[in-house]
Amino acid sequence: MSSLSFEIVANDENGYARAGRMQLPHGLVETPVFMPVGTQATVKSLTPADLTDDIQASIILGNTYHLMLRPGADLVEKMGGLHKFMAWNRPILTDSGGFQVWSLGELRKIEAHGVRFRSHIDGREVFLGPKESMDIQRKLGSDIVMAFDECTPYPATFKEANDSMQLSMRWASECREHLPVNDTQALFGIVQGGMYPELRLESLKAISEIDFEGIAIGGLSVGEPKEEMMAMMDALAPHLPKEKPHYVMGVGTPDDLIEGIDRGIDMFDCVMPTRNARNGTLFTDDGKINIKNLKHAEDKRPIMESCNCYTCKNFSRAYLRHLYMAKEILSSRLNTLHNLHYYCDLMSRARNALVEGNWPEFRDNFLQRYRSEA
Ligand code: PRF
Ligand code: ZN
Repeated sequence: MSSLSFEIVANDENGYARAGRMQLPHGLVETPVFMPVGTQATVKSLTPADLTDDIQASIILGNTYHLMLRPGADLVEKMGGLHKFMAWNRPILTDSGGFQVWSLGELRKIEAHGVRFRSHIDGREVFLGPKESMDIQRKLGSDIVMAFDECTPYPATFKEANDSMQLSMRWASECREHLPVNDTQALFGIVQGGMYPELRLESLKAISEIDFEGIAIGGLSVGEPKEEMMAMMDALAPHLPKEKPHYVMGVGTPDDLIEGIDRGIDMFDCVMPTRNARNGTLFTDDGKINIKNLKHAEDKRPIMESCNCYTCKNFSRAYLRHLYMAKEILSSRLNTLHNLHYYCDLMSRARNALVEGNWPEFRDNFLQRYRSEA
């Protein structure tokens, strides 16, 4: 048995969009899929039952960086692994720490075999490289392990982007050496290359030549204009190996997800639905709404009429606004339930459109409505 098997069940005949089935040790993931972010072994404010029963999430994301610092990978392993520790029995993908360490800015120093940095929790010095990241993710026991990479900052000169990409490619092959193909964990390589199409293609070639179970695109959604992000996905789309799952990391808004699917992407993750929920921003087919706004004060309608989430089935915009204004903890929870339900349901609507053969209509209608002022 291999740790991951991926089967394509439908294709957009005139493009790159597809629907698939990805079998992992902890269960089946139907793609396209959105993975809720559970950085610290919890999707903030929700229980696993919320995620399975209401949101119907099939896979979530966890973070090497946060968990290695607290509570520590050895502790999670002692408790039976991340699934058991957090009582989540469906698939988990863990990010490698490359991106989180990069986000530390001044606190880090890049060396040949990894990154030396100071913990944001207690200031102690820690070293994380390809080998360390693989060891930690093995202890966590995730279904999908991400290669340890460097997320190239934006903007970057050609030389900076090239040096950074070459470093990530060396680290990618070291990751595969430290985590050989096995039947319990799949390993995804990450394409870098900044905003230079030729570097992106060189990186994709290097990643494709290593025996990874999936291909990720990193270094996007790092402050570049949307057109540049789309241009990078356009450059890569024709060359992504069709038989493997494609994951774009840390993206994005609902319209970014639809645009990503159109460019052959199968998997997404982003803190946007969860973080925005806690700030009172809610997603609908007609765009975002800000629940703080006075115009919702006496509004009896749910966030979105056609949404089947627990929040929309039971509560008015007026009540959700009240909870937000009163800083009640239920506000975070109800808003998060809706936003994640919205993101996951959008992926299942996209999948149905692909299976039924009407992807172009679905995509165009969605984008037109989402982007026009309600
Ligand atoms: N690398 C890794 N994780 C990531 C990114 C990356 O480039 C991004 C960029 N959007 C988000 N998460 N390892
Ligand atoms: Zn809802």
